[in-house]
Amino acid sequence: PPEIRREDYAPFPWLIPATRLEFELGLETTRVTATLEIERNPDADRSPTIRLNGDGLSLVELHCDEEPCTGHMMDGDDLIVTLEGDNHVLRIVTEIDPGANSQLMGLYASNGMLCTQCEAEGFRRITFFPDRPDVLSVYTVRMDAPEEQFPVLLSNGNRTGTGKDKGGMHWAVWHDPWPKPSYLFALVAGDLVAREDCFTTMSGKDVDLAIWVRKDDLPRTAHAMESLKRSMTWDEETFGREYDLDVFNIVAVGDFNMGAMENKGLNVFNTKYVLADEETATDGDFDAIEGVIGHEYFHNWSGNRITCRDWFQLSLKEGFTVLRDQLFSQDMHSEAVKRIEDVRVLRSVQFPEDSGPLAHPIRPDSYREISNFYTSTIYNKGAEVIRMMRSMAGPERFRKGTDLYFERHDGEAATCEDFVRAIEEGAELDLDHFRLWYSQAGTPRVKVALTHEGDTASLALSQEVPPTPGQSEKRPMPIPLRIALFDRATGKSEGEELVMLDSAETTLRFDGFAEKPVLSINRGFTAPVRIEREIVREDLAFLARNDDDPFARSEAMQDLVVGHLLEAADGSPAEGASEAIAGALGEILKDDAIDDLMRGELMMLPGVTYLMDQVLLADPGRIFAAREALKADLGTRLEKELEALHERASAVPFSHDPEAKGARKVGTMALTYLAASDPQRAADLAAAQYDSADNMTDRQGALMVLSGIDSAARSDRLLDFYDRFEGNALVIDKWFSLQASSLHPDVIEHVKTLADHPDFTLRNPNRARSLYMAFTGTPQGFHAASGEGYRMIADLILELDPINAQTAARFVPALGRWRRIEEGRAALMREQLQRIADAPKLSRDTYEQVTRSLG
Ligand code: DPP
Ligand code: ZN
Repeated sequence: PPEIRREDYAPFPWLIPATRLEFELGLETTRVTATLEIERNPDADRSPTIRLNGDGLSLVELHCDEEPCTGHMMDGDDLIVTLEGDNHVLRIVTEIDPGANSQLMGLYASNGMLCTQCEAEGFRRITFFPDRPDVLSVYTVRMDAPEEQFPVLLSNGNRTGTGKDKGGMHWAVWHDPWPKPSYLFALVAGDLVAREDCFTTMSGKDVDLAIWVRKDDLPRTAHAMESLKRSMTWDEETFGREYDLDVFNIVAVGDFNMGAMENKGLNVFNTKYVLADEETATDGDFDAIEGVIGHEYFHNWSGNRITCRDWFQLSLKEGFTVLRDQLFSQDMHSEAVKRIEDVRVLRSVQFPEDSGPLAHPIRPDSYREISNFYTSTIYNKGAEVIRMMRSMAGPERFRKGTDLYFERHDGEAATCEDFVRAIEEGAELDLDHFRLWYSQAGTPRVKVALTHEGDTASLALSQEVPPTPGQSEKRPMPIPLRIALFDRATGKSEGEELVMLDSAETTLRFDGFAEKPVLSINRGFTAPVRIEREIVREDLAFLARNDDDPFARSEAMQDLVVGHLLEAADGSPAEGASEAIAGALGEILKDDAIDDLMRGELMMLPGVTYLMDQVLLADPGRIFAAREALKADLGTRLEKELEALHERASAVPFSHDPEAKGARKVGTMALTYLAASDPQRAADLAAAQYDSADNMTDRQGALMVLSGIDSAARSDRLLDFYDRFEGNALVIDKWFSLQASSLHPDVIEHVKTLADHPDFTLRNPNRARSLYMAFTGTPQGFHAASGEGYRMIADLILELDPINAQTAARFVPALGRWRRIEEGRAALMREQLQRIADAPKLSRDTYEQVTRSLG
């Protein structure tokens, strides 16, 4: 497959002011008639032809200006039509089989309904079209379908007509007045019911809201609807963005490759991010739904009104929209807790990506398959880069920048450079040098040393951006760091300031310190960098106790633990380290000044993936053992306190209040420690928590703990859980995933058995991920020294690739980490990658990921 390069961008030679699509819908055969009004693009080179992308389509009819067209040819999957004049009307008929579409791209069937997914290049599986984001067109869509089978017919924009025909057929016409690229097209046909509501926008316009689901799911849509209304209000208040159509529809679909999709006026969601009630969804699920509803809604401006010129600019809409959804969730809940969670995701997913074979800048220079670039780098690092601009400008000036961006580029297909320029002008920032964050990959390492002489503290900062594939030389980047200096005696600081490290090294002086202060740095995680600080354990313990920035406090606690675990995994734990950690954790358990949601964060040990990423060559077995040993040690030392915490938490009645949510979080967290120190006692407590649970958070938490402990209670409660929720796909996903991600030594055997379970299928991405993605996180399973875990994932990739290439390719990065893992396992991982690479007929998706991973 060819490599596509950013520098080769050229505007499309034709404009398509209007597109009319007519669908004769059927599960096995759908006939699509596309009528395109085309005219020459005055801003592009003149071309004797028009290239219409296709993917596996067969052409049934082609008319040009009402005449059958003869001047056309196929180039691979694309259709090329020769055209002489400047204005034409093309009419193209294709026939597709949605029932056979297991890739879930284009038009496909899910549970008897029909739906679409077009981003990034799925539209070309429906009809021939210039399937690129810079070709904007006004769409009118007519759907004809048997009414009994497909009573609901939806598309983008507003419904402008509907009617019945003979033979039980009916039809609907939808018109979207906003010009859009093909990737934002959507259609849904099915037997659905809606939760309806209404929203009045800031200028007084009424918008009809509807969330469409299967009948049985209707009671589980209230939270999604509330989340939607909150998103609409928040975007008006925070970014001045108002909704722009008379209706906003959301449809929940059980078979979906991604989380959700922002199609104009018709968002299509994975059921996972819509359906929730307290019996079937955890607190984490509720929060995720709110975040994803917000994210897709916010795309209406950052993505739809202003879209991307080409797919290299993907972070223009995704990075910005992730930042917007993060700020939204921060405002709805605890800012500090949300920040800690977001940074945890960044570090456990994006940092390893950025230090591995798939590292790429947030604005990549080339790709073979764009689906592979919906990465944590584009999304999460992209959000961090824009967050840095916001930190440097402050929220008010940043808002002036985004106002200018929305005003200047409304209706356009824009670039990251357009965004940076708008922020630069609107927020009055100099971002000249800052643009390096768009072009350089790799996580900068910042070395920090604080020295003290007389009454001056000197802070020496230096940076290094590591080489990444295709980028051996790096330039220093501007790095904004929020810092504070604490007085040892009072435990207080004089306040914080934002310092810039914008060269390879710099030294900053702070006067007025008779004694050496304690440094708190990168507070709030102002910059997505690795901080390497020379700091003694006592000072970390001091910050874990005293830092008034809750984020920095949790960082100190994490650093304390990480330092110890890496030494322990190395076989040389420092004297007194676990006492110090137990001391700090003990203080956290009893500190009345923090709420339970924050306490839960502070109690959480760094994950194995994150720990593995902290060393050059990781031994997952030893890291896992060290982590379990620390848990057991802390569980023993703090047994009384942890049991008391669990008891206190268990007594709090269910509600969605932060207090009750926090209690659920710390209750289960306490059990995870006891599970390591006294498994039988923990199993009893977990079984009791399971039996008395009146909500999924407590029930799942208890089962999570139980599934790692060999006991009668384990098999008992797993059976009960299955029986209780049989038939509810999302909850049965949890059942698979709890077992596949467990700490149980026999996890490999469990996964093999589960793969043969009648409810298991590779055709549903949620189900496939619930078993195998969960498994890739197990150090004792996926990373088993025998290599069996690696082989299982390679087998999975090979089996899934022909069914659903996009989902299959997502499993490759787990094997791609081999360079950062000890020799023995590294060889086994490589062997499996090679076995995949050697397989005949790999998809473009998997081929690209595997070859890049082999390096
Ligand atoms: N579903 C993806 C997202 O919203 C693609 N745009 O981020
Ligand atoms: Zn998005």
